[in-house]
Amino acid sequence: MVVKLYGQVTAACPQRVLLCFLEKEIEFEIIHIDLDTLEQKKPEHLLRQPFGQVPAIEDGDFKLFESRAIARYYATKYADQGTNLLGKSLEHRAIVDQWADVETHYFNALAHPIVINLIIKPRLGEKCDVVLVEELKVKLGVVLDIYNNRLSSNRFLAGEEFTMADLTHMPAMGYLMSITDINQMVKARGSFNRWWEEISDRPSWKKLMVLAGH
Ligand SMILES: N[C@@H](CCC(=O)N[C@@H](CS)C(=O)NCC(=O)O)C(=O)O
Repeated sequence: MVVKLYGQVTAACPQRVLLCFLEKEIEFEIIHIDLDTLEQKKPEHLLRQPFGQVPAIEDGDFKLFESRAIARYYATKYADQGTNLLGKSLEHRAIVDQWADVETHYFNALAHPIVINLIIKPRLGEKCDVVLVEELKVKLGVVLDIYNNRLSSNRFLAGEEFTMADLTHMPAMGYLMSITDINQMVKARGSFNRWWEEISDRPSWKKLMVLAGH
C-alpha cells in the first residue's frame, strides 16, 4: 500500500520523513498541504495533526504525526528493506538513538529558530530577531565543535554506517547551508564539513532536492 504523506516538500519536517522513505525504498504519495495559505490550520488537517503542523501520514487505517516518530516507525517496520537506519546491535542502536536525541535537544533547538528567523520570517514579510539570531549562532558554534570532534574519529555520527542519527539532521542542515555565515561555520570545521559533504551526496538527498525543486 502506498503511504500518504501530508505536507509540503520544501518544509524540513516532511523532508525528514521523505528522506526515510527514499532510504527505505518505500512507495509514497505526497498530499500537498500549503503552508503559505495556512492549510495546516484547517479542521480537516487538525484531524491528522492536532497542532496544525506538517507532516502527518496515513497508511491504510494507520495514522501518525511527528516526523521523528514517523521516520522511526518506518525504519523499524521495514528494518530489512533499503538502508538499515537503526543500528546492528542493542548498543549500536542506543548510540543511534543518542545522536538522534542530540539532534532534537541540542542541534534542532538552535537550528530551528535560526531558520525561522533568517529564512521563514523574511519570506512571510515578518521581522527577524537579529539579536536572538546572533546568540543562537554562538551557541550553534559550540554544538558544531562537539559534532566536529565526534566526526573526527567516526565516519558517521553513530559510527561507520549512515543511520537515522545522520538522516534526522539533514533537512535543517540543508536550510542552514543556504545561510552564508553558517555555511562558513560548517566549512571551518573540517570533519563536520566532510560528513555533510558525504551525506548530502547520497542519492536519497539528491532525489529529495529534485522533489523540493532545487
Ligand atoms: N515536531 C514536529 C514539528 C512540525 C513542524 O514544525 N512543522 C513545520 C514545518 S517543518 C510546520 O508545519 N510549520 C507551519 C506551522 O507551524 O504552522 C515534527 O517533527 O513533525
